[in-house]
Amino acid sequence: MFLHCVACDERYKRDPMLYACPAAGCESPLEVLYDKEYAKVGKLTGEGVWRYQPLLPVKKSVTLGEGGTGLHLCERLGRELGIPRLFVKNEGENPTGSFKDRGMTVGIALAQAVGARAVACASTGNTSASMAAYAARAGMTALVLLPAGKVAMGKLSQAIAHGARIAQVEGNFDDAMRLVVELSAHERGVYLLNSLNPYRLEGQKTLAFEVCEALGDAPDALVLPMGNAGNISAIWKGFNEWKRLGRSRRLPRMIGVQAEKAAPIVRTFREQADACRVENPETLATAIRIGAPVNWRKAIAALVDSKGDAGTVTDREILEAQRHLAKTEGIFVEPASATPIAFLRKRRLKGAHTVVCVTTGHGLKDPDALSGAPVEMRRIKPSLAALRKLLDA
Ligand code: AN7
Repeated sequence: MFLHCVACDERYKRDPMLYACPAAGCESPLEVLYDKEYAKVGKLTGEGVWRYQPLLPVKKSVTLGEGGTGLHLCERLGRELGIPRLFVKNEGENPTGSFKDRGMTVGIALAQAVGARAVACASTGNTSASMAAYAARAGMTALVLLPAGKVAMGKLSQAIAHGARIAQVEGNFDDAMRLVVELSAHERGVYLLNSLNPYRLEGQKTLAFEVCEALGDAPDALVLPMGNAGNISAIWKGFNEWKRLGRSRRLPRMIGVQAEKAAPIVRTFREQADACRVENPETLATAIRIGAPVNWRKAIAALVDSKGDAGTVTDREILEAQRHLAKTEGIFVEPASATPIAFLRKRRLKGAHTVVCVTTGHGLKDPDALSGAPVEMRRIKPSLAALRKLLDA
């Protein structure tokens, strides 16, 4: 096992404390690669993330039962969108309600292995909720840096409940990220669990394995939201490893979606630009309110190499898609997670028969997002007549 820099192609020995490339002026995120022993993966047993133990960089230590989420065939929505087999891989079914748990169970094992006294992350909410839960279970201190006033209530409640030390940073996510990277560079006992951490991302690649096992092969396309772009990078890596192992025949097109006013990766992809940054990103999908995504090079590679695509959706389209998915298929997701559905509602995918949308977080994470929704919630006298009126309305 070794570390590889996706920007300058340099290789480094396995080192759990090395997150970014140490080459002068590079500082790009690294990825975990495996030597030949990786090819001898035997029979896989159990369920969830740790079913794939032979393909992960550590042994299981702290688990809450992450992974193994439902892959739901959505026939009604699929018919509407002209997709014969549309699936929703619902990551809201993870223990803390988001896909972050897949990575955190692996990341916390590394933190324990290096004897860290605390774990830390900057977060738009879900990473902090997940890290706080796994740190609690591991008996470690959790330090979370949140953009002040911009984290959904459900996520904040989780960090509070699990006893994290919470810093509300005056600034946006990108400012918080810069600060936590600085902290982890100066405090060796503090282990960084953002998606800059290549080991954490190894856990997130297991989503690709689960999808391939469930469908018998990779889908034609996989659509998901992009924020810091750790997830698209990890899942694309997973599809490639699965194919290299001879367990699938093909690779999917990777399709990344961002909110219109927080879309640095879409812009870089379209304009083939050499930088990736948006000042003052804005969206009500606060999970992906990110202007300087650390994993942008990996994301662009996934989009280009998979012959995929990237696009934006407006906040209004996000909210409509969120409610539509909940009403037509019974799957309630947070705004960021509705971006793939919003994208498919306005852009047809040519020749895509089997499509998987990854819904990254549960709808209860951000109950305020529904505050503007038109609702049938009448106050009535406790009488049958009044009730019948509502039923027949
Ligand atoms: C629901 O928690 O960045 O592209 O700090 O919470 O891997 O960053 C969350 C991101 C999509 C984007 N959907 O994933 C954080 C954080 C939801 C999310 C994303 C996030 P990446």
